[in-house]
Amino acid sequence: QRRSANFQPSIWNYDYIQSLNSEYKEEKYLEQSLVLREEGRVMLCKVENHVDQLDLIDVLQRLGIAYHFKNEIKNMLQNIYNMDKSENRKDLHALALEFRILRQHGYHMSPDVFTDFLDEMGDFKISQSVDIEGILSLYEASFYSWEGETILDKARDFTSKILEKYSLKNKSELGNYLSLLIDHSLEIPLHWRAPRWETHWFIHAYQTRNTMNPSLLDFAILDFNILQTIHQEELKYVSRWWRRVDLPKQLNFARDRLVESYFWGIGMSFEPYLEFSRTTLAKVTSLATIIDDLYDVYGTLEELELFTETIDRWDPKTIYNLPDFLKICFFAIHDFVNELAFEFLNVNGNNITPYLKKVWKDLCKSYFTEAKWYYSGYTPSLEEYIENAWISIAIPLMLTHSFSAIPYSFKRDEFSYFEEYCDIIRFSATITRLINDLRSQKRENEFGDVPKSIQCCINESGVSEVKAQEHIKLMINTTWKKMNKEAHNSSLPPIFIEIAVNLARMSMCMYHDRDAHTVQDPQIKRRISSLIFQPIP
Ligand code: F3P
Ligand code: MN
Ligand code: MN
Ligand code: MN
Repeated sequence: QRRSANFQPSIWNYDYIQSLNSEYKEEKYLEQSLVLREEGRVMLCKVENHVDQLDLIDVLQRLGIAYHFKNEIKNMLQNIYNMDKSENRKDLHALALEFRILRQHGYHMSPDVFTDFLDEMGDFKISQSVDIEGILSLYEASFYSWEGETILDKARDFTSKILEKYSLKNKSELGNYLSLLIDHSLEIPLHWRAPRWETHWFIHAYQTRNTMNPSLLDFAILDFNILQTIHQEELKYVSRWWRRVDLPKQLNFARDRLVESYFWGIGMSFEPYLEFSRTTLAKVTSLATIIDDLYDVYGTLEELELFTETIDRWDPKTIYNLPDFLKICFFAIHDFVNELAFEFLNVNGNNITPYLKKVWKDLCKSYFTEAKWYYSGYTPSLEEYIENAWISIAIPLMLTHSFSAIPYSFKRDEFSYFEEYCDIIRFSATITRLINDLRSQKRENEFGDVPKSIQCCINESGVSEVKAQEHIKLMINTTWKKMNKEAHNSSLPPIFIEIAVNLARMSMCMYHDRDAHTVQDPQIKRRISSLIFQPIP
């Protein structure tokens, strides 16, 4: 008996997507944005005070326009890092801001800078009423922590309690800039927020700031709208590709989530030069979403075994024993991989087909392991589960494909990036797996699926569901700390790291309170529209 999960069909209409058109394509807007950008650059060079510089960098990052000023920002941070930092030691906001921005940009920063704020017992002693801005800054900074940095753990504990109290007390003061930032940050901290998503929100919040800079705001809005036209063209292209592949029609048991998959793409990277990486991510994610449902919902154990073996052989000549719908799946994957490998070969002169094949094989094997667990009624220990599940969440697959679509010329010894999964991939995947389990397990329980982390945890330790959820949240936190450190120490090119971390951020947002990849409720529909379809007025 086949299972069914009754997934809603896609809510996005093909003709609607193809009809997208924005006036921001016009040349005059580009010219206008170049003028505003130059104004921004001049202004940036005039700011002298270090705290003001850091504040401005923070604003530029949140407005999504920092990428226009990469060199200016790099020089500024180098200067700030080189100078004697003693003058800031008493100003919590300045210190925490400096810590956060410098650590974010890879500088070596010790959390010991905060010891001046500790009492003899090693606890924070800050007069709470006076410096709520400093408290917020320390809270945001604490999310950059590494394992073992207990000062930052304490900082997060201490500040979150104060911020929660403040937020409750100031509910009436809605619209006040600082209150907006605090509520937003308590929901999801800045470090865990996906870039475009955050930018769209911040452009609105920034308008309530007393000291906001209108020309920067105009630039941010214009730049957002111009980039959006590029994103729309990419979505139109992948949606034509998806229509040609035509899997959803053939496999109507599965989720058809092309637009949501592309949405992951703009969460991962938004700059124009990463276009190919984004469209590749959208393609691979739509494919994986369907194959996941094949394994989790529709396929019989026998079919899944045949399919897993076919992917392992990777030989179109040997697919005669598959049912037609599985032949179609095989060819969709096979052709997609060949096309991507061909592009890569043209640019880099290397054949990466073996690496791409390997990630598909790994994924299908991990899916099949879960299917066997399901059919035999086996519940693994949490550790055994995770060892398989960080592959079956598809992030290693997604990242490997988007890495190979970055316009980056690989040196000879850099192909090792593809040979085995780097730690940064593993951490990004583990975070996504855990948060996905927290939000998708209700559906998965209802329609029949392998036990996910919560059940494994309950089964292993006999704890309540609430306790198991807390444990999983704690693991998410710990994995973020590992990833923070790895982002600092890794020898991967920075753009690879950024993409991997951004996917983890995207999962913190997509799965914040529900499974927004699957459910298609009005809230996520509005979110997708506001980021991809509607220009900011
Ligand atoms: C395959 C799916 C997901 C996980 C894929 C991950 C992304 C897009 C980062 C969304 F589409 O759903 P699901 O909850 O069923 O995955 P799972 O691995 O739990 O079966
Ligand atoms: Mn699934
Ligand atoms: Mn699955
Ligand atoms: Mn899931």
